[in-house]
Amino acid sequence: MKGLLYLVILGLICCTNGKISEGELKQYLNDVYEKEASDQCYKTAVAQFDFETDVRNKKKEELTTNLTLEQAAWEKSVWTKYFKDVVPEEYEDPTIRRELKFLKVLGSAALEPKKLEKLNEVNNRMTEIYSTGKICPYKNHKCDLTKDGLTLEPGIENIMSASKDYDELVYAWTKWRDATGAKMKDLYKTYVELSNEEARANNFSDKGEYWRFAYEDPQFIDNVDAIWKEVEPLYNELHKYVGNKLKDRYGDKLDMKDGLLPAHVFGNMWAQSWEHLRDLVEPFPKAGQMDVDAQMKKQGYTVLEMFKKSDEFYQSLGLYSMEMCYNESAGAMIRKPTDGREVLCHASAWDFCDKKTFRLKMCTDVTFEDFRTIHHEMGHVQYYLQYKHLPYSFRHGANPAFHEAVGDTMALSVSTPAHLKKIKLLTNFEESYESDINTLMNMALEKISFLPFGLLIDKWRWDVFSGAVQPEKWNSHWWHYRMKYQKVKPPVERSDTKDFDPGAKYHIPGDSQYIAYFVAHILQFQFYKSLCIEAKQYDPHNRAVPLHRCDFYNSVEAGNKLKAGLSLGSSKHWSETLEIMTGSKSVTAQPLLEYFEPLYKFLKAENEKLSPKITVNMSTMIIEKFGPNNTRVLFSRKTEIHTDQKM
Ligand code: X8Z
Ligand code: ZN
Repeated sequence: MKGLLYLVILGLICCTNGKISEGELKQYLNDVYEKEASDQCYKTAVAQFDFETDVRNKKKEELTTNLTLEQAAWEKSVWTKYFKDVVPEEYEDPTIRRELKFLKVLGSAALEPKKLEKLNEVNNRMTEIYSTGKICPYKNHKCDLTKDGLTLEPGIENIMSASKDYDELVYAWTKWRDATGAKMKDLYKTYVELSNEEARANNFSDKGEYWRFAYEDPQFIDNVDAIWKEVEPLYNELHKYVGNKLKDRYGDKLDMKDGLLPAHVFGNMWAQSWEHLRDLVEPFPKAGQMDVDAQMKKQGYTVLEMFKKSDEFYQSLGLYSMEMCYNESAGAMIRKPTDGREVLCHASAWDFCDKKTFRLKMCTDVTFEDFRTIHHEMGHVQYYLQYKHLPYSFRHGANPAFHEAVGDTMALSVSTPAHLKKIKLLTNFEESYESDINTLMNMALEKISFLPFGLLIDKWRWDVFSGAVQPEKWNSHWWHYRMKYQKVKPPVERSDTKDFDPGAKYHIPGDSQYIAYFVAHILQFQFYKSLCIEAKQYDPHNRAVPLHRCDFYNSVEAGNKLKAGLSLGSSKHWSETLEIMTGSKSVTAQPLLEYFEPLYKFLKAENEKLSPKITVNMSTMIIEKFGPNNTRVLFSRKTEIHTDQKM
């Protein structure tokens, strides 16, 4: 009733002088918009969660679509009436100005309903292909997929991480791409067209520019490029060190003469994390084993215990309990269902916009890798809780990278040998130079290996959305970036007509921007260093105890520092929030480089011993061309390439 009264008053005001007064706008936002937006968001989120945990269920899909369209219609009507013509600069209160900056961007509701429905349908089809993709086992490659087909999680991922059979890995790598990406190429074309139309209806030049808007940085592309340049030397040393070990494992099967490594031998479907190569590349095998997986199995860890342990870590910093988000009776999905439902396993954290419903969705295995993913997901939920008091339009991360960095920061502390000892997941581990290098290598296999992948996915999509590359060249352009940044190549020939390899990675069909993870992999070391200093676990002026040994467990001071930033949501420009959290106004790779410094020195020295003459400049070395029949021709432009015996 009260809401209706405001609508009437505002309606009159709009029609008389064309501008809503500041007081009235505040009142509308507080008393009407807040509740309506939250209610709309809640209904859609519940339906979307139900659908993603039962992706073959047509009724659930239909309900999700209907509610999405209903929400869009509501958004459009409110936007047209209140936000479309407002000029944020005309208002005095900086908070209102900032709220309006966000509210002026209508989003997907800017598409006409038929087109929005179509975009929704295309997204659902791509999600269905990805989440139900199956392949036959290597030894039974003509199997009946419905009976014996392997799904990505856990089946295919286990092959990729555990198999040392080069040909089996080629098989799993190729079949996964046949089962997913190749089937969505045409859908992706429609997706790009409609997504761009949506972006243009919101006054952006294309969807890439629309996504980058969230970073509030006109120099964003240049800045991420500059960060990459800072960390690339470390990546190159790691790549070279790991490449030589892989050569030991695969011998003649592995061709690395061109400086590129085949993409399927890194223990991961996308070569984005190399942690499963740990045993192969461990620098000092005698200096203490970090076999946390084995400890978890030995102690009979359960999935639920993993979530509780993570929750306990956050609470030790004086942060909120997150019990509700992994409570299965409250709707959370923390393991893969066994009742016949097919689900989208890719881990995610959900905010249902009602300030009290938060859920995780994850097909958890009892492994250290999943233990860290739990910390990552809990980081999202902690953020949701910390900013839940804010107005609806500020209930976001300072920028998307902040959201991705929170849980990873916790995992950096949890992954230290010191912490793993405290929680009894590590025994017989003595700290020494050698064990430090082993630990840093484990971290680099997860964090440094990821950097070029984190960067290239959206580099590719920005080019696709802007039209810099046409659909006929999408796949070869993908491989151009894979070669340029990750320095990996496909193990078998790829074609621009048949293949669509980007679609074999969740975030492409999932319409989920990715550069956030690249920035987060830099930012999390800034957060970590700051929290370590706050917890008095690291002294940057007297680096007697190195940064990577810091565990800020139990530090309420560290928790308070984190809270001070997270509780601002997106109400301030991220540089202000970052300054509060770290003392720096800009994203910098310095803490990451400080953390990995001992490993960098070690890698350089080892690599020099291996091949003192290598002077390849990888980033300018490879030019890739697709010939008239889509045959891949690789040739090197630099002549100054010296190889050691192994290449
Ligand atoms: O997608 C994720 C999270 C959910 S936000 C599990 N990550 C990226 C990926 O899996 O590719 C975390 C690291 C990168
Ligand atoms: Zn995440």
